[in-house]
Amino acid sequence: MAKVISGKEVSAKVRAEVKTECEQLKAQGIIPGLAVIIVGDDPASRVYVNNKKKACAEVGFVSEEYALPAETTQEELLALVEKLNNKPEINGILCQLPLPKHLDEKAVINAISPLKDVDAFHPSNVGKIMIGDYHFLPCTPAGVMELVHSEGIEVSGKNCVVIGRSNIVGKPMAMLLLHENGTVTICHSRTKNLKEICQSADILVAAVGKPKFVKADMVKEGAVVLDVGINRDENGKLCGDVDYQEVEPKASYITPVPGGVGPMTIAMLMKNTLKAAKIQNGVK
Ligand code: L34
Repeated sequence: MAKVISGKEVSAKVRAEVKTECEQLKAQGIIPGLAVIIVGDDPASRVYVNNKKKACAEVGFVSEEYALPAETTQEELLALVEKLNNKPEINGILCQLPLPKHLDEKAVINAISPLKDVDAFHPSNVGKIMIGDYHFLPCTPAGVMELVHSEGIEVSGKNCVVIGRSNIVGKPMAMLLLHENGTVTICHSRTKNLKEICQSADILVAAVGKPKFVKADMVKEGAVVLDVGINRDENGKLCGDVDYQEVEPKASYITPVPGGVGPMTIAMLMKNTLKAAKIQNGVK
């Protein structure tokens, strides 16, 4: 029987802390502002962006949504980013991914001012994370670490296996575990002996993007299992990258989907936006 780590509860705590700090900033005349850009009408992105706006309202931030049609050109999108880079009331800029195929995600990420890059996707922020000297951490991996910390789980010396090597989750996730002295292995589609490597994990992070990919026979007895995936199963129900039913009895800790890492992503975005507002206003 695993202990279920509730991202719902931990994220509410993080948001409450951000709200308190936001009130202190307001007393100094500073209101943190987040701009969220969404292009096209991907239904999952719409849900996530709505959740981000809700969280902004809850913690006391100003949020601006820029919902652009799917036909938006690269030039139009870059012009919007440039406008937001120069808008003092906006402290954080986030362009919800994925973008429609004809748009160049890399160019858009590069265009966002690193000081306002609350996703921490800009190469200069990625580089800072690599050397362990950063302002912002990418929201999803940071949210996973927050869940780990909330349970007092020790990373140092543990075998940590990350399945998935995306720039958004897998790679930075591995780096954060490494910063806490984990022994980290990154697995991906070309990995041989995936099952055996996963079986060696004391801490297993699934960021594959395949429903119920992690089965019980891939998990060591007593492992900590952190599920980053958000998929739909054969019945259209939300599910993670972990086969929860199968894996839960073997794990010592497990995160559910929904209500696990997803809400943490948003809570960490609030943290980053608060930090951005402080830095841009010279508040310690
Ligand atoms: N630029 N693009 C950018 N930044 C991000 O940090 C993201 N991500 C990922 C997709 N694209 C992005 C998100 O916001 C994934 N993601 C995200 C955000 C919120 C939730 C899930 C993923 C979330 O709220 N999950 C809820 C359930 C949502 C539902 O009902 O579908 C949960 O409980 O897991």
